[in-house]
Amino acid sequence: MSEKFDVDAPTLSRYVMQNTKDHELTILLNTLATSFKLIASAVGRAGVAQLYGLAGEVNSTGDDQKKLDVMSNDMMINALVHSGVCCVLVSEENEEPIFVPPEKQGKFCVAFDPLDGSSNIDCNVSVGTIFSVFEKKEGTVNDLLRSGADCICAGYCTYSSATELVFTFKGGTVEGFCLDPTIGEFVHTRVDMKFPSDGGKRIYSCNEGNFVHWDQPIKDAVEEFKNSAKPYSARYVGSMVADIHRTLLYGGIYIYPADKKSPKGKLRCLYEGIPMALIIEQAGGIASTGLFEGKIGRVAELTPDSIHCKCPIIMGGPRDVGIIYNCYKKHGVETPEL
Ligand code: FDP
Repeated sequence: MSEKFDVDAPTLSRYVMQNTKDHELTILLNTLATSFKLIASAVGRAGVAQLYGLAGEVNSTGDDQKKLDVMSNDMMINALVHSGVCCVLVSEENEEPIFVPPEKQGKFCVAFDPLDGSSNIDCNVSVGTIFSVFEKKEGTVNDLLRSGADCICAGYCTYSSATELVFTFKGGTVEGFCLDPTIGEFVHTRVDMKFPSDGGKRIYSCNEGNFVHWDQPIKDAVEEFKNSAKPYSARYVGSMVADIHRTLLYGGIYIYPADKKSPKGKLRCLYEGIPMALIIEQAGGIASTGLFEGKIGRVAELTPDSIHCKCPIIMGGPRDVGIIYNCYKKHGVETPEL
């Protein structure tokens, strides 16, 4: 019987309670976990519940909103507002920040993309939620317009063959939890996740349709991935959560660089770049901006100048980020130590 039933389930709540003495942080993570269960349920029932398709609106970033985008956003906002531990919320789906009513306010500010990769929803390809958490200072949006170094917790949840939550506390390890549908709980399944130390599988992941817009060093590096003695495989889901989750587990490199068409890249700094950078770095990988506004820096050190601003992203291990840096060097660009 004990082989089939876990009599000592290492749940998310237990992990958080054991690893932080902060009760409000425990409430916050439980609240986020509840929203992820709701979103997973909606994503899983999208076909039968007729949730595919557009909601008829355009979101803060100019994308058409899908019905599931709107639902997921409502699920997260309702849960976080009523948690009693949040103060300011920023969502990809809302142009303006959301201020929690004073009687329900707590000490956290949370930025999130409720359903990232939503152009993949209608064909059942993996989608996910990404979040970053900051502590309240003045209770305004400035509390979120801070360096990624001030982010106290970051994570993502992927809705795929399994629903999996990966998160890290500032300066901590990266931990993975799978939703066990039989008990409705996230269970600790990946302890101290590490980016493969040898760089892992030889995979490059990017939207190569943007090739013509890229700077020469990025073009050269991608050509090098393809033409090396042992050519890399191309893998690009087009859902950031899925592409980063694979990169973290298998290795390789994921890039969405700045280019002539998008000088700041495409991905959003506050709820895509910074949280993913924290996870990749704290798992032992590198999260670089590539050449951005005249220099190459860490995504985790960026300070967003507005809640929906963008940043370029190059994430991988030293083996592959090094290939990109060498291409920059050949063009006279100073590169950081790896
Ligand atoms: P989507 O537009 O489908 O929501 O930033 C959002 C995002 O997806 C990421 O999840 C994804 O990695 C990226 O955009 C895909 O961009 P391209 O379609 O330009 O490749």
